[in-house]
Amino acid sequence: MPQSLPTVIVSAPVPPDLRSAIEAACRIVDVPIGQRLDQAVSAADREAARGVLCTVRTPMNADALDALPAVSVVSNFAVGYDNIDVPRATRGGVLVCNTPGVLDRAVADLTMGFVICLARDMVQGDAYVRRGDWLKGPAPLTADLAGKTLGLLGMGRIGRMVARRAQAFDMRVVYHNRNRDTPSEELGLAAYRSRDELLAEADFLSVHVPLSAETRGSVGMREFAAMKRSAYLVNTSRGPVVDEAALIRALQEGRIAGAGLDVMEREPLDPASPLCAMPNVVLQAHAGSATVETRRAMMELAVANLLDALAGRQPRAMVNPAVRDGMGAAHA
Ligand code: 8YV
Repeated sequence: MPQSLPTVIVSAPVPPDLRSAIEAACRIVDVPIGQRLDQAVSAADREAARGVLCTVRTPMNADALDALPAVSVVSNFAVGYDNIDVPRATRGGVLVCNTPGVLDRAVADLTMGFVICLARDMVQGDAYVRRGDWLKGPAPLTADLAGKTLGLLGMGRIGRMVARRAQAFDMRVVYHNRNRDTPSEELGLAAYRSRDELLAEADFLSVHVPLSAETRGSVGMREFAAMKRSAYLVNTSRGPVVDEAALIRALQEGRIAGAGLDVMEREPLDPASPLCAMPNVVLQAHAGSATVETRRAMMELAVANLLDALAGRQPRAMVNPAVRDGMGAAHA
C-alpha cells in the first residue's frame, strides 16, 4: 500500500465495488456505524484522516471535527445533515457533502404508504384477517383518499414529489413553506396556506422540513390542538421535529386520529414506547430511503462526492460550497 494515499474514515455500509473505488485512491480506516470518531479512531489515524464518509448516526459535532484536524471533506450518506455542525465545518474549511435528489421518490412513496395505511386502516385490517375475525363478519369501513386534504409542512424536493403522488389519488394538496413555491402553485401541484390554515385544513399533515434549531420540536401540542380531531400526522423527515411527548398525549387524548411515523425522537424506538401499543399508529424503522435501488444511488453519490472533493474536483452535492470557493478556511 503506497504511503501517499490519503486516509479516509469510513463509517457507512459501502458495497464491495464502491469500496474498491475508494481503495484505489485512499487508505480506509473502518469505524462501526454510529460510533463517535473522536473515540473510535486511533490518534494517528485521526491526525492523518483527510476525509470522512459517514451516516446520519455519526455525530460530526465540534468535538469530532476538532479531533480530525486534516479532514477537508465530510461526505454524509444522507440528504439530511443535522448530525454535522455545518457552521463549524465551514469555519474550519471542511466541505460537507450530502445526497439530495436520489431519494425523493422512495421517501415520497413511503409517505403515501402511510397515508393509504392510515386511511384504509391496513395494519388493523391485516390483524383482523390473521385473528380470524373475518370469519365472524366484515371488517369496519375505512375512508377514501379522494377529496381529502393533504397538508405538506415543507415544500422542498420531497414535498413536491409527495404532492405529485397525492394528486394521482385525487387528493387536495396544500402546503406551507418558509418561501413560497410559485412554480408548484402555477403547475397546480399545491396551494399555499399560512401555517395555521394548513393545520386547520389538513386531513393528513405530512412533515417535510429538515431538522434545525428552528424546526426542533416545532410540531407540538399547539399544532395538534389546531388540527382536526379526525386528522393524521405523518412524519418521514426527522423525529425531533415533532415533540414526541406531546404527540403521545395528543393521541391518548384523541386530539388527532392517528399517526404514521418513520422517524422518532430516539432511534431505534424503544418497543416499550406508548406509540408501539397504539392501534392507530403505523411505524417504520427510518426506512424512507431504504430500498436497494435508492440506497445504491445514495452510496454512489456519497462516494463520488468524497473522491471528487479529495481529488480537487467539484462534488455534485455540496452543503457549504463556500468552502470550495476558498471562503471557509479563512475564518478557521
Ligand atoms: C438515512 C436519511 O440517510 O437521507 C437522509 O437524510 O435520513 C436517510 O436516508 C439513511 O438511514 C442512511 O443512513
